[in-house]
Amino acid sequence: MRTQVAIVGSGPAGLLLGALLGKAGIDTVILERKSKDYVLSRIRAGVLEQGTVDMLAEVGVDARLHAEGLVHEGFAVGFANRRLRIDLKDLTGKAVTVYGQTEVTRDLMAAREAAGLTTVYEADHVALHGFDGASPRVTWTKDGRTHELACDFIAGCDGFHGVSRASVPVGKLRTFERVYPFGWLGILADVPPCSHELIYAGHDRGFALCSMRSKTRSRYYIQCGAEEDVAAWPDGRFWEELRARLDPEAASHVVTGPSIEKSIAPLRSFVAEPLRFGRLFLAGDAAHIVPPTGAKGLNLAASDVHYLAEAFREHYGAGSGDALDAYSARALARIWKAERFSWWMTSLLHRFSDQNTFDRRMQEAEFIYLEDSRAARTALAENYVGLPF
Ligand code: RFL
Ligand code: PHB
Repeated sequence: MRTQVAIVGSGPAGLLLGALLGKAGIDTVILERKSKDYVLSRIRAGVLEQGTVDMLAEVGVDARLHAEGLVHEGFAVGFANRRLRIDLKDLTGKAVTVYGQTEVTRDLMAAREAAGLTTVYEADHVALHGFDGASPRVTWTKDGRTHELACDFIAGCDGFHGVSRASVPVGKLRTFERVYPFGWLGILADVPPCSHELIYAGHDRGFALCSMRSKTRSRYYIQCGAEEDVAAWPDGRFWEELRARLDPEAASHVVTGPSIEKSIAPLRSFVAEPLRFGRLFLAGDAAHIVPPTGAKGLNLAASDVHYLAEAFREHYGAGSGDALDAYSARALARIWKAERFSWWMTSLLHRFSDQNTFDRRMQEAEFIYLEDSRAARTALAENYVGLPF
């Protein structure tokens, strides 16, 4: 088998890259370790920047998003029992769209299938070969047989635990990391959201986030210990703790019901540099991780892919390798800004086990500054809606 760009991973990064390249007439094959149903069962991101929405429109995958997505012109930040609305529209002229990652993935998979493009699911033992030379190859096993794909380039879009970054020779990669001493316990429930906009709450008991997937489906998160077990969190305990961390008005509007999904996610900041090794390019979570507090992970995968698709178009169209050479530096410039914002939002709103009373007052002072200063709110808003790319 042969293709122009072999894509490892069918998450949002791999699928969006495949769609953009397909539109430009560049052939791709996607290799995915899991089954299609497994990929579609992962509940992750919920907030799309306008730039991500525009990219989905560019590849013609925005009909359901525009019909079902919720456009949010603001969100709230809570601290102790106070709540401050960040008016995104007024501060930046922009908004965000609440539309689940699962739905983005489903729409991109359907478009790929309709275009007759190849995705190999349940590809085991994916291995990358020869990307430091002129003829890279990817091999995998499926149904007891070994398969091989020859290609011009490999795009490593296989997430944080994927094989692509791990294939780079030791010593060629620099990594930067912070692991936070807590996780997020998230639940999905078919109950109306407690507020029509998201609420990020920094309470003495720990962080809480009120989000949603639709007007009838809520997504809530609470900060929990990094080592905690979901089994220790029956629904009743979750709802009680959530209410305790919200201001009284928000708490009074929480409608409870049985959870349909419940999981704990660790929080981490991570960046690998550079993002290119010969003919291998890393994009999305394979290259970087942000804690979910700023809603940046999926959006950052989209901006990486925007730069990478542009570079492949220039290579195949104009025969110039300049944009491929510039990819790593261009993508990293935006990645570090999103890392800073996600780290800042996380630091502002969570309880840290080693925090003293001074540290807590610093968080409060930061919140009061946001209340008092339009400039501070604008800085928050312009990062939340997404920096330009
Ligand atoms: P993905 O989605 O992890 O996809 C990678 C794919 O590669 C496959 N794979 C392999 N395939 C072949 N061979 C191998 N050896 C492979 N190893 C892995 C995997 O099965 C998978 O299908 O990475 P991608 O495409 O870079 O997309 C990144 C996003 O998924 C991620 O950044 C976001 O989900 C982060 N995130 C959020 N981002 C936002 O922009 N807004 C949000 O509101 C938001 N909320 C969140 C989040 C992530 C969360 N968790 C669980 C980490 C909330 C949570 C709780
Ligand atoms: C979500 O709805 O899953 C969500 C929303 C905002 C975040 C993180 C997750 O910052």
